[in-house]
Amino acid sequence: MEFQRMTVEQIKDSIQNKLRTQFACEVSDATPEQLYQALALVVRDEIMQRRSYSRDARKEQQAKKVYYLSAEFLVGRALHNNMVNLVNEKNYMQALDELGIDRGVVFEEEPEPGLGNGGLGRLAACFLDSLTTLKLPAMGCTIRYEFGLFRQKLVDGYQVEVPDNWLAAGNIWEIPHPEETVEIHFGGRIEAYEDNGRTYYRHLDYKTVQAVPYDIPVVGYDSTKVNFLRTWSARSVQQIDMMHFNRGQYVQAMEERELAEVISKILYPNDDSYQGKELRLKQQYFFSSASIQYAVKDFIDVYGYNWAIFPDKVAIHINDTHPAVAIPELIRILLDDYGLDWDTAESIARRTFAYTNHTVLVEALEKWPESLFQEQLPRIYMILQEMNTRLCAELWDAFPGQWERIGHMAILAYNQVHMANLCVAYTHSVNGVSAIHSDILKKQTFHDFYMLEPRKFVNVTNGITHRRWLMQCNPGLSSLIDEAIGDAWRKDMRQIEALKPFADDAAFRQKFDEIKYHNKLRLADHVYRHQGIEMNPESIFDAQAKRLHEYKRQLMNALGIMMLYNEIDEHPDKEFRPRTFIFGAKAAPGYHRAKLTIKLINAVGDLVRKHPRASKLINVVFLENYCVSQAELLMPATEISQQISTAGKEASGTGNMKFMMNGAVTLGTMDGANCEIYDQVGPDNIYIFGLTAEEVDRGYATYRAHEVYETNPKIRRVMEQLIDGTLCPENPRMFQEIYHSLLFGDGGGMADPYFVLKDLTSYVNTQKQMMQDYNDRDLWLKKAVLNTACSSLFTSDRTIEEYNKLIWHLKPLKL
Ligand code: 26Q
Repeated sequence: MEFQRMTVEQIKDSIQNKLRTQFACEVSDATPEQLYQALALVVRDEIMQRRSYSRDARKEQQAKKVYYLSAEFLVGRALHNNMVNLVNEKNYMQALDELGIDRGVVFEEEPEPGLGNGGLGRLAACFLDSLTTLKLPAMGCTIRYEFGLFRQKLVDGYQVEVPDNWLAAGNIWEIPHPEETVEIHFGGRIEAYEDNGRTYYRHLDYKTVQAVPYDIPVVGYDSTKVNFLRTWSARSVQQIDMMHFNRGQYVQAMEERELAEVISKILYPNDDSYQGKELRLKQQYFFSSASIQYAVKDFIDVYGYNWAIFPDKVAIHINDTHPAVAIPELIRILLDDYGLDWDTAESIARRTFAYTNHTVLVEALEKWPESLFQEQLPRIYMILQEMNTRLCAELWDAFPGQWERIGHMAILAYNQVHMANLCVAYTHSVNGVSAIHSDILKKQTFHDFYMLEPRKFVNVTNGITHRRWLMQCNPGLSSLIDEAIGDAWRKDMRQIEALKPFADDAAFRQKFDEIKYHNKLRLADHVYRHQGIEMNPESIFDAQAKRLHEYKRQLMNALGIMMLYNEIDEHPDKEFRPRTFIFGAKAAPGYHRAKLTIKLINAVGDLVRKHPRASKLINVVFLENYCVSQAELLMPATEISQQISTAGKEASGTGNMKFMMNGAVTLGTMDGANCEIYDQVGPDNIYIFGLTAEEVDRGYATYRAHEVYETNPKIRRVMEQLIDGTLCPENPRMFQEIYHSLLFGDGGGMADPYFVLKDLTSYVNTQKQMMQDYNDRDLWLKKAVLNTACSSLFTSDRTIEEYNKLIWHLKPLKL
């Protein structure tokens, strides 16, 4: 069915109408906030109109549906993105222009939902975009955190966390469905009873929390398909009639209410590190149980109690182990609520669930104390015991007598619940997120499982939606691509390959360069307005933007800048090209080393600013509060993309893809998806340095950081500068612990466990090569163009097609 796009006139009328009916005002006297609300309402109407075309299609076509369970969905702002996906951006922009509304101002009014930490949450958001564009029936399921990831302020170079009250002014995009509220039960005890010769269990004396769903529509590009992101909000069952009680009970009742509602209060700010907090476990069960209850009900609505076909009609995806309790939860519902026997319930679960792993860092693998499960989720704990007993029996057959190995693979061992083992053992598919990462999963992390079921393990390299990360954030480059090769790439990213020959076209390169320059100005303007910092658009924009982590090695970047500074200082007559080093990074509030690294980066920036010559050649800019909206400005403006993790540690990375798609050249290690970027662009269009993952593995036994320090005077010098007052005259000991960790190690661990000093020389030398190559404008621009032209593999449309082919087996809806 063809659908109508709103015309410019219709859009203008609708905006004016909304202003009159919602806010009793006209364009001329509306506040930016009112303009935003009115415009968002108009776009929302157009979406819901679209939605009405495809509403019942899934039921009618009895199509299989995937539930993508993720503790995080970092969706970013919706307004502009929805205009793009409605393929009506031009009309909207024209309508705004004709009404004299400044679109930049209106877009900035939208609060960004910070419902994620970083890569994992953003990946989930890109997947919803692609699922919907490909017309696949899907629902994202998560928590409606009242406070998203903290907002970062920089005070005297230190990170300060501020609460992110993103819902304060309401959320236009969400549609509450109180009629679909479900109950979640915590604590209490389990009682067995017999019926017809079978033992059943009932849950008694539990505490109830209600889960209320709020749905956010996701628009597919140029399609009538609309999927939803379902966010669950915790509500107490305590009702207001507690008011009638005497004062003491009233206060107590309100306190209990708070206790229940705290479940969806805040997103935990840890990223790639695990902390066994009771509330975090309750969050996980809360949204997993609510989502599974909904999926089961949704199945029954369409197919009745035909359990045999459940796995043919329902796919449930577990994004990392955070929603792993969904597996025993489905088994629980099938056993206790619908009376299925164990073997049937277990077999349904195994064929329904699939799991993606996002990390190989040991400290990030989730393990919970058994006692916490026993106390908070007693029935789930019983089911885990049964699952574990059966798993261990199978493992005993495969590895007779090998207790240690079996303990390593068990769900329950050493008084802990091993969430990753639960996922690997009880799903039909386990995937890594880049080729090297999936390889490490097979060879190391899950090697023993891999020996038993090699076909279960697959790779699906991550991707990003080119709609947000190229079309929306880089309109200049997008138009240039249209001019060169037509606009078919917008629907089918494979077509962007046709851009490759244009790398040899001088006129094209020139325009490409002008657009980059314009995007640099746009970023510089934003940074100046928000942070009062000036950025020279003639300098090279070099960026490292990602969560702050030792394995990502922002520290190495900072030490590299200090070495450059020293060189400038020592060679007053040598020529250098001005360079702006841009950092964007939040540190987990409890991660002291990461926070100190932020201070170090800012201290290096201050040092450079005080030097008469270096201050003209180096600028260190720390972007405050790096988030999706800032990334949308940063990616198009960047020329050098730093992806410098210790090889073997970064599962994939997705920022690397966003930068390259926008024509930045990567400076990176052979890690995560950098390897695939290398394959796509070829050795001439990427700068690789440092140890390989195998060399890192061998290095654990042989590497002596102190030897590097002793034999390399330049490195020795920056190391001394960390502790001699160069960086922070008022407190020379400020960075002593970093110095100590690099040379001697922390608490008995090896020195420099992330091989910063080991890789520093090849890192700095590779940068020198880049600076030389940058001077040859034609050579450099050719590389930049080829990076965009070779980025087709990294659209999440390709990623989702692979998930579907290998794992979900959904059919696109016929609309
Ligand atoms: C776990 C327990 C308690 C509290 C928080 C957490 C938690 C939260 C978020 C643990 C991990 C995360 C996020 C991890 C993450 O973003 N990983 C990244 O996933 C990307 C998408 O696959 C990859 O590209 C990155 O390489 C990987 O680091």
